[in-house]
Amino acid sequence: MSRLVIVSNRVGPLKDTGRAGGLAVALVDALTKSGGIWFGWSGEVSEEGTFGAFKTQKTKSVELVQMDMTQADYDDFYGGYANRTLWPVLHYRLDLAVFDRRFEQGYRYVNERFSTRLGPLLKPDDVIWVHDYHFLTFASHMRAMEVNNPIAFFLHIPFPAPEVLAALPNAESIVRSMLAYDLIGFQTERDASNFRRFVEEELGGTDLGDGRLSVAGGEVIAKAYSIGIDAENFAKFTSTLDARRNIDRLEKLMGGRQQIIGVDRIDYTKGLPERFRSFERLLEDYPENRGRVSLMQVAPPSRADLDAYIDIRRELDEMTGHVNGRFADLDWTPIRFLTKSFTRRALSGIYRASKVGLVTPLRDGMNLVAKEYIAAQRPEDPGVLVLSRFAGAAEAMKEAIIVNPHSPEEVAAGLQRAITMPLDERRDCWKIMFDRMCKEDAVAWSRAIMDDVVKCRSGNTVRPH
Ligand code: GDG
Repeated sequence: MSRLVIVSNRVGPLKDTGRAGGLAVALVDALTKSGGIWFGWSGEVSEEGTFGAFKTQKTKSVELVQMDMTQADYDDFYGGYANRTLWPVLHYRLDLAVFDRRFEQGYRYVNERFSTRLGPLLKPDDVIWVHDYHFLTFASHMRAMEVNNPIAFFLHIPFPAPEVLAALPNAESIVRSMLAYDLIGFQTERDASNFRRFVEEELGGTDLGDGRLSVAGGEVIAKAYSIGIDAENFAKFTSTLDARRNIDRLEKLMGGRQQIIGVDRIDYTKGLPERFRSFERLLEDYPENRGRVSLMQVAPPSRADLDAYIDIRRELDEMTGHVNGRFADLDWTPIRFLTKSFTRRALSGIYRASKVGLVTPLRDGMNLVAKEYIAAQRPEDPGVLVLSRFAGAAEAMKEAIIVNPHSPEEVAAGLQRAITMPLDERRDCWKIMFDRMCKEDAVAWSRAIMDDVVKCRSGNTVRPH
């Protein structure tokens, strides 16, 4: 069996500390089965940066290998091109994107430095799996070093329509670099077809069907492999002590009232101000909910040093004050806004105690919170998911109430439908989604990608030059 080498910006943790995301758990599972390396940034900035010694951590079969970046790498690659250029563009937010030549140079440089450091650690039959928008050009540097191993890539965030991506300076060159991968995985059919269309329209490629693209004399696979969660285990979290404590506390606090739950990193893609406005509209348009339904928003801060995030935080604080000032009563607070994080077990209890899961990003690759909310429900009395049509999750979770997050009226009507949905309808919708999630879980996702990348290299697929 080949070793697996995973490359991603942040790595680990190897042990489930309670805070590890579901994705980390799935990748550790894949690594443990085949043995291998998880390679990436240490999260630290130092003078030596990528020229410094590796920081390693080892279990019996898996090794974490991390290295630092310099301040310049951090500013241009991470804070710059990855988070101020690619993140907004790929989420269709050209209005927020910063285009700076230095950022792009820094990005290519860090991709090259990471591949140069990884090269000597590789064995001839390793399978390499690179993750996310930080490393679009990684494989092209590996190929330049004559690394011939199979290399798969998975993009966790959306891939926009070619009309949007074309605004990115040098988009053709970035996408051409991506063709050095053997397989490029996307969250949804729409993302995959946007990519194929870009390659056809801008790079003269041909769509061969079945996710295969022929371009520049070679072939590459560009397909959707929508990411799943470890649904059965997440469901089990709800009977842990941490979860039961939260369920009891919340149920006591609510005393028969209902709670809508939102859980998101603070990020402009998550549509949080729009969500608060929609909740306010629910209280305006359906006044019977005043005093009876509240919104709890859990929002652990992320990338707190970027101005755009500080502004959203301030806006949300103000909106919370405004809605609470307008509607609160002696024994009822309409919005509770918690900027702290919980362990995954504790979170599963919060989901379970909430009658509605409100997931309304303006754009999202997948959105795992939608899946976790469903996994955490009581089978005999499940809550209802209200889900944005712009989350990748909407492609497979058609039994949720699908809404347009830009329309407060539509989200409020969706919430009202969720709050009043009869038990048998709730049960039916929940069961279809839960069963599907158990089948299409995180392990099935990683297996499908690994099988396809190995298959395409043992078949007659040739890489483009
Ligand atoms: C990217 C894409 C795609 C949140 N609060 C706490 C906590 N969380 C966990 C959730 C969930 C995860 O964070 C967030 O997952 P998302 O899917 O919403 O989003 P991104 O971080 O934006 O990730 C996204 C994903 O990659 C996977 O491919 O779905 O579209 O943007 O798991 O539970 N976890 C803990 N405490 C918290 O307070 N422990």
